[in-house]
Amino acid sequence: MASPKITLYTNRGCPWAHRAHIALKELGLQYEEVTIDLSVPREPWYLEVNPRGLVPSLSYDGNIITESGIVAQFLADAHPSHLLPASGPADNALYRARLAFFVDAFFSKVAPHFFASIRSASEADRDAAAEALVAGVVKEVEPLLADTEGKGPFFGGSDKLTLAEVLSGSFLLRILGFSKPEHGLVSAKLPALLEQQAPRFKRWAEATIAHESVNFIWEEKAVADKMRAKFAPKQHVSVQDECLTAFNEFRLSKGKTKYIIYKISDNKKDVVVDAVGHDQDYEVFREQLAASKDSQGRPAPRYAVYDVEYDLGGGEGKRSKIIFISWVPSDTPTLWSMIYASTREVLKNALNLSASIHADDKSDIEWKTVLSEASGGKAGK
Ligand SMILES: N[C@@H](CCC(=O)N[C@@H](CS)C(=O)NCC(=O)O)C(=O)O
Repeated sequence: MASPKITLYTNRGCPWAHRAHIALKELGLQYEEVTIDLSVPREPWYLEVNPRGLVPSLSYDGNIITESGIVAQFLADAHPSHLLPASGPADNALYRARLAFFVDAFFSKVAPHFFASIRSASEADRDAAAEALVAGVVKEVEPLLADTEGKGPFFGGSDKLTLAEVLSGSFLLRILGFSKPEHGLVSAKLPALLEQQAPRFKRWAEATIAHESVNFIWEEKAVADKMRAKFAPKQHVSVQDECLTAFNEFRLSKGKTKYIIYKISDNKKDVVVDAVGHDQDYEVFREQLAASKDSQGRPAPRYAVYDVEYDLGGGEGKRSKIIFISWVPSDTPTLWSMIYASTREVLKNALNLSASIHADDKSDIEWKTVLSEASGGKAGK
């Protein structure tokens, strides 16, 4: 049989389209890949290919097949392999029914908690979603993996991928991958919960995501960043009254108080006062700001206000101006950078400050830079 001419209309960030990539790769089929930009309306030519406008769509010798589950099943049927046995005799049909039920259990009882997790507004909600996900696994999926004990890790104890992994692999990559704390999409407690309560599932999921046919198009960080931008509710960080009270006292202190350092609370809900400083030496402030740490002792972002005193020279006398500094060290996790970036104007406006500096390195807040910004370029050059 001549090789079929296959075109896959896809977007590699889409978990449904990803299923088709896994099937094609595992079956060793050559195909042309056409990327569909999902950030703009579909062009008329693509709506002729797939009137629903979704990816994936498959053209197989000119026949169009849509819906990822149908695409994957079709490829497995058209190219008999370890992915799926033929539909008869009855034993094969039984195996196929069990595999279909396994996939159904995963998508109806487990995956919904993953979707709830990526829409969660707080860590507590994400933890609750992870617990519900694990409960779903324990009740519905773990028992269906009993026959992997002492055998291959894939469905039915297979040591090769099956259609079950083709259909679930892209979601497993997300469920496990996004539980890394830097993504802020799935509770970091998930791996340990699975280890304790659903070891078969964990083994199955880890073997699946480690398989090259499953992970060869996976770009975890890029997909996580997109998911967060799309699904995560906008964080509403509020400025606590104590921030404004401390700021007013600072203003009235006539230079006795030199600075305030503010931080966003660990639960990401409030801006609070982290420190108030009186030392007249600017370097003391700079060191303290740059040494800011999160609750686990890692370098962490902050905001600060500093009372900059300067002399214009030429008999013009002393002036002072309060400058706003946002400090976001360059290795800050993406989620925290985003929260600090989106809260910055809120705090700056609440304090009614115009002069500001954004710094990700100590060299951005040397005294001469601060002086120049505060004096509108008149001092510090
Ligand atoms: N049920 C479909 C779902 C496919 C789907 O939702 N694809 C998304 C990308 S992940 C899409 O094409 N969205 C385009 C849009 O909604 O405009 C399948 O399994 O193929």
